[in-house]
Amino acid sequence: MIYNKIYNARGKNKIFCLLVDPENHTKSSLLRLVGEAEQAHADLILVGGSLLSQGLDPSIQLIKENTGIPVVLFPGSLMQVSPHADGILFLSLISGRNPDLLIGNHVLAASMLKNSNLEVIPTGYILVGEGRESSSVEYISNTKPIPAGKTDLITATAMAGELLGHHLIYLESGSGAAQPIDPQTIREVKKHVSLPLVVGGGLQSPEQVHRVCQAGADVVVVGNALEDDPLKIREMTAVLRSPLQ
Ligand code: 1GP
Repeated sequence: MIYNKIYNARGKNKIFCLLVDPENHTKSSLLRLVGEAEQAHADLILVGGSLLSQGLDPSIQLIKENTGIPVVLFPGSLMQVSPHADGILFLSLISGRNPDLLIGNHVLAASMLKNSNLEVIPTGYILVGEGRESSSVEYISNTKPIPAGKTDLITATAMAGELLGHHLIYLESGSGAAQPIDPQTIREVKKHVSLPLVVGGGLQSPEQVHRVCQAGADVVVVGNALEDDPLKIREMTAVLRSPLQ
């Protein structure tokens, strides 16, 4: 079970997730990235994107044929469900007030998910913004992120997510964000929430990955930086496995 692995790793090992947006890949670039993920012993491959509408099934099949790393859907919309994956982050955008992303889409997807073999992982998804340029997820979801400086609101939202029964809390600064989530915010959320904490968005360097892990992230998600430079995954996973952790 994917969630058990994440849950049991808390306090011991960090979980590294490669995020793949099939829209940004050719077959050969995807194969190269998956090969690097395999070499670097990445723990999970998340698949999803803001605009993805086709090519999901073949991309997941290609990934599955070339690695044993579990594939988890990170759906940007209801269209992004595939029976070929191993699991799905069942995201509730709890930083926002868009009812479709809090319950509406979940009702529409429930029957399909119950009839699938996907491991469903309920996830409280918290979008944190810098108050400058909108991220894709902010625009597409039609929600406002919680301002990065409002640590108390971010923490209260994470606590509410835990009390509502989510299994993961995901602090997201948006794909390609100029700044990842502030380590101080991660520390504060970690103090008040016992669920595994996922952190993603704007992680470009192994040093940044190291900082968010030291602050308390249990799971890190990296997409953009590895599309540009797949080799970087080795350095990023190496800092997670170093004794400094
Ligand atoms: C976005 O958290 C993920 O949803 C990853 O973001 O592409 O910036 O690594 P990046």
